[in-house]
Amino acid sequence: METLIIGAGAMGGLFATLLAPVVPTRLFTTNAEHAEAINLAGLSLTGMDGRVRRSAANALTDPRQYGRCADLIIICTKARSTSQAASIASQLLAKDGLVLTLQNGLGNLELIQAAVGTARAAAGITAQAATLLGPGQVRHAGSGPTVLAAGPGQAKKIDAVVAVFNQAGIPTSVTKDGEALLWSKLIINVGINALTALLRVPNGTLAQISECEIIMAQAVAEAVTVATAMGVRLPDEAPLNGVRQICEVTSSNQSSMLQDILKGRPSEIDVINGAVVRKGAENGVPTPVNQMLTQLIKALEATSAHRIP
Ligand code: KPL
Repeated sequence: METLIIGAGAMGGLFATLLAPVVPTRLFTTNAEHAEAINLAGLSLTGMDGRVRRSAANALTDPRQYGRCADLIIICTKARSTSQAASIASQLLAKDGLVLTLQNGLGNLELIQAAVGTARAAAGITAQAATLLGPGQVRHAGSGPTVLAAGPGQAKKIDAVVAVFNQAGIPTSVTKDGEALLWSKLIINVGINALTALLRVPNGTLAQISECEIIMAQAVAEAVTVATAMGVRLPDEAPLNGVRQICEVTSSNQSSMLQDILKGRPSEIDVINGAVVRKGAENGVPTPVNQMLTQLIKALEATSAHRIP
């Protein structure tokens, strides 16, 4: 299974290192320094036990360097790069190949489907955690389940990917309800990401401080009401408990939105809390807390040059 991972950040690097011993794996990145480091010495992954392993995966910065067709393309970019990633995928994907998005937020699958067709696009979520330490260096920060959604007619292809992931040590299962899957991950990000970025705290703090927990609970309750109004059948009967649990198991992690804000990069607010606001408006559900969180993150991004040190 020729595999190409588009997006060589923490998660892309982690998946490339784990998959490379099992299937031929390459990484696409627009970061030339990162690609050079990977191609010179391999991608170095510091495992959760502190052991370092080097991946045989190599990196490309131009789709023309690929020179083959990919059976599996995994998109691990930030949501703002999905259109570009989907366009590259449409050039490099085999006729009967599959593009899998493991990204945060809503709307990525639709963009990929538009580029490669519904039959060749699938979505998944992962509770694997990783941190990009520098060019060519990734740390495995936590291991949790990965779930892939098989759309109509995709069962065989998805089962093959699930088998490869499990062989690579990425515990993976399959579901048929992709919408519920994406909403269950969205609700976690809705509760954690914006608040941790605004308060500049690790995930665990949200479950320990009651003022934080109240806002987290309100944001999550709005998202659950929107999902219910849309007819999404959430797998978890008490989604807030699930969010609290993620805060605890990832207590020392900096959320991806906090990392974006600290590095001065645009956040994924529009596809997380912003998506809840949009879907709420479409379905007649008020979402004032998500609206406020979205506006505060946008204000934070816009005022970075004005900040008093
Ligand atoms: O997905 C995440 C993110 O940071 O984007 C969580 C689950 C909140 C872990 O940090």
